[in-house]
Amino acid sequence: MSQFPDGFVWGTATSAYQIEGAYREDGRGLSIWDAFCRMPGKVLNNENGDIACDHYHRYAEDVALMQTMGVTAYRFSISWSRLLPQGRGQINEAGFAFYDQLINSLLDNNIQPWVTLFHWDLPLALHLEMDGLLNPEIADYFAHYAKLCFERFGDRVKHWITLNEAWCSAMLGYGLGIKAPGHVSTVDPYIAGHNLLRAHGKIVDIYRRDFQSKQNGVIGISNNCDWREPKSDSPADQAAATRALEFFLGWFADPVYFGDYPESMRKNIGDRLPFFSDKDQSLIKDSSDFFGLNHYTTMLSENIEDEQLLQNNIRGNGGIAADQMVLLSDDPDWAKTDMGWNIVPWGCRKLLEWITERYNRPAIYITENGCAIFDDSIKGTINDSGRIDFLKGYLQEISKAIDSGVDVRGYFVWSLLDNFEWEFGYKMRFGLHYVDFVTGDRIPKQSADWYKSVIKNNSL
Ligand code: PNW
Repeated sequence: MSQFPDGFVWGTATSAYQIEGAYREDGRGLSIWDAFCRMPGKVLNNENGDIACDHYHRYAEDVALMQTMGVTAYRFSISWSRLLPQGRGQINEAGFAFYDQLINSLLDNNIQPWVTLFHWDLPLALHLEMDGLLNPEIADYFAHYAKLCFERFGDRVKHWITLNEAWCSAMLGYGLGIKAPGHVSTVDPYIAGHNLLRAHGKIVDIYRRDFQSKQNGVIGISNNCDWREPKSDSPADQAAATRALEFFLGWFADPVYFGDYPESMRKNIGDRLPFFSDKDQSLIKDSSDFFGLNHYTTMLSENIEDEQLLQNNIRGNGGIAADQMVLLSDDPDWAKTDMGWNIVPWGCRKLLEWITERYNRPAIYITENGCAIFDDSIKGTINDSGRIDFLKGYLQEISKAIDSGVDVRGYFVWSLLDNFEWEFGYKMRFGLHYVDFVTGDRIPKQSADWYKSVIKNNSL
């Protein structure tokens, strides 16, 4: 049996573009995802988030689903262009009203809101008018938007996450081009990532100076990282695995904990990797009250010096292999989710131990973990035993990590609902609840019931 510490936070997570819908209602402005989905061939079946789970209209029902499960926290994101349709300037009161209602309804049900300010959906106007994340000024617009959120919601929101998975915005959005805005480059991901970190630093500075002591909340960043297991015990492969982790997690966590990028990145990326000004550095260093981690899978890492081989190894979650000089592969014995992601629960424990050691034992919240697993039936009980096994396996390893001294304080299942899974459209279903995308009906899967008992017992 795995017992979790008292006060452990149990939650579920979603993001605005993936569930809200109502994409042009009540004054919402467009985001880069609205535009990306309209480029033929970018998203499976050319689907989009126009309606998604229609959470904008059905939020009360969704809060009730969470109340039934007994979650104590709900992580969602705010759509920047719902509050500021052009990303800056004119504000949209209807957008504030929506989040006010959502937050109040959560609190009425004893669910703590954990609010992500940016989950990839940059206002389209900022992209078109000023080059989006590539323009250093974007950090000031981020800060302005964040300040509005603190002013309007901070009396009730006590947990803030500045950025969700900056790695994905930077690498998948500006490097590999598989997410919005669909830009392909070996230079720009490092600029976009740099500006995201600068934005994060500014946002946290504003919160700490003007709001934190009055509002008594915490603020941090959530980064995603898979585990990288050395393919062999050769020193070269071990170094390759460490390097791969540095290019993935270290890229965004090292500046926050140490004030600069990992040395391996400086060495391999050279002058494509920007430098922090002293001012930015002082804002970014020590800018997270907790370590937010999104974790999904594990791969084997092998040291490779042949650039040619690496060019062909561009995998969705590997980044630019030729910068890392790492070849990723799977152990054929590993089972896979529908996403093709390896199911390796012990990889999660090893990653937690690695973070604990490298970043000096931070308080960790797993702000996303979950899987897309094919669900057999639509009507009645949805038998998703594969998802239960996945979550059980990962939670067991998290519990082991806690026993060995890792300070994990909470866990959020991705996701509350089946939703718009970005470039995979509606095909990949990550939810604890099945969503019928024709009628909008939600049906709890067995995993929702299972999660309820885990929360109730605070143990597996
Ligand atoms: C995360 N990778 O995306 C996001 O935060 C969610 O919005 C998303 O629905 C969920 O995980 C499932 O995909 C990721 O390539 C996308 O390593 C790509 C990667 C990791 C996470």
